[in-house]
Amino acid sequence: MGGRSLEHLVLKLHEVRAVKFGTFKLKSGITSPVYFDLRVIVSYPSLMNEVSAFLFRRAREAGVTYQSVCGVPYTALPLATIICSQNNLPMLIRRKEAKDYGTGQMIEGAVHPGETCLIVEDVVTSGSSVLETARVLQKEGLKVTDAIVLLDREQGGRAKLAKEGIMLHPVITISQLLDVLLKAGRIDAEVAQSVDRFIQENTFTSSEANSSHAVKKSCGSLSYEARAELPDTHPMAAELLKLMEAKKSNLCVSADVTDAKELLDVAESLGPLICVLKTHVDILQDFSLEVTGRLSKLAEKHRFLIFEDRKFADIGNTVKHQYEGGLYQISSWSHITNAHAVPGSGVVKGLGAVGRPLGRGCLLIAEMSSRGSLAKEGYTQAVVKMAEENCDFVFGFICGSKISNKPEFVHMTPGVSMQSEGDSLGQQYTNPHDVICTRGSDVIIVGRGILAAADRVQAAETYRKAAWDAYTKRLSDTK
Ligand code: 5BU
Repeated sequence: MGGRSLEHLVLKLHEVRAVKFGTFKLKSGITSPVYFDLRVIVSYPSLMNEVSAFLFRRAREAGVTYQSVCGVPYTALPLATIICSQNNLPMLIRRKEAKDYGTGQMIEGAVHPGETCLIVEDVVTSGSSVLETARVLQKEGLKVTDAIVLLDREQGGRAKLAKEGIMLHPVITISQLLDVLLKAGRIDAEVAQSVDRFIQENTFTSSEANSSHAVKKSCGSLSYEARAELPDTHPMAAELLKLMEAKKSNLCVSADVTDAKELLDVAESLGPLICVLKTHVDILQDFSLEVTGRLSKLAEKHRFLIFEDRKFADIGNTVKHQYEGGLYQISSWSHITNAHAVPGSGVVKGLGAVGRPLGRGCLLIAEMSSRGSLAKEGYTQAVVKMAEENCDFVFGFICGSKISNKPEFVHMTPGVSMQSEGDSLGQQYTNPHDVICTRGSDVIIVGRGILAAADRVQAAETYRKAAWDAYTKRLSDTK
């Protein structure tokens, strides 16, 4: 194909419908006037070769030095293969899932720590997928300084990667693409303008670009109060978001105590400072329904919600009984409960059959704070999908960072401490600012950070203020 022009490449991409114009509903719920699906190019061998040649040339023009090449799975994998095969370069393959949970090997190929690996990607939006692959390579001791990409959507990815020390080299930017298609009469000025506007309105801001978990401007800028008012917000989420705003608290205390009196003392003294009181009633040595009755009264008095952190994880029929009956009768007093998605959506359906008529809500566990957690990547994405499909009962997530751009969902994050980095049993801590401002979650869940303090009320106030300040900073940063 020799020296085919960029124009030729753009027109060809349009012809094979790797770029489409119209009205497209994105996974995030946002409607976009443009859609890229570079996966289709695998069916066009000459186009694959052309794209690969452009990518390789781009790295050469930029003077990048590297010893190996790694494509971001999946679309860029065959592109990296062609580049490596035609230019006699060693390739590395990043696995999307660890091979088996024992060895956790994430890279295939000969890894030589200290060497530099060039990343190849098809499309960059926020830069998150490039960064994710870079992190995996870096973990193995490789250096990542540059990434080549076929198309930069110019939505902040370049700045975000630059902040992380990775230079992005695009073959085409979205502006160039629109220009070429406009000149060739493939789109009209109106379409070009609407795409331009969409890109501008959906750009990741620079403070978000700082974060490895970019928060979409369109969602990060909405207040808790505004989210409570959205037509699709679940009544439980609405109640929570409203009381958070009213009490200026996005703090959930995890009341992990073993004595009922102590539990009620915590609820009475910290009640005014919190939005949610999280319990593990099965660790109480003296549980009775009288205790939960008194807890419910305190919840009303101080206006907080009770969240029994039961982590249901069985088939629908079993969890239904576990939620409703037994010693604890959780559904009768706990506003919120949570579930693992491992069993499939039956777990939510079973819980919902009991909880929905009572006006309860459920959080799905999408990620865990503990070291080596298997709830990540593809699993987490599947949990988001399950939540979307069961949003008549599921109103949010337990997660480490914002994982859904739907403002109706509430994100709650455990593993928060201002004093410690973790415990000896795998717990890992982050601070309130990081959780709320950088990672875009909504509520911090704090246990020992508060319970182990000499003055619990003072400690709770410190956490409340830190998390609330982080939220107001997030709002002002995304304005
Ligand atoms: P800590 O004392 O702040 O470490 O307590 C954290 C609480 O949150 C504790 O009750 C855990 O059971 C709970 N938790 C967690 O730490 N990490 C998770 O991923 C989930 C729950 Br899910």
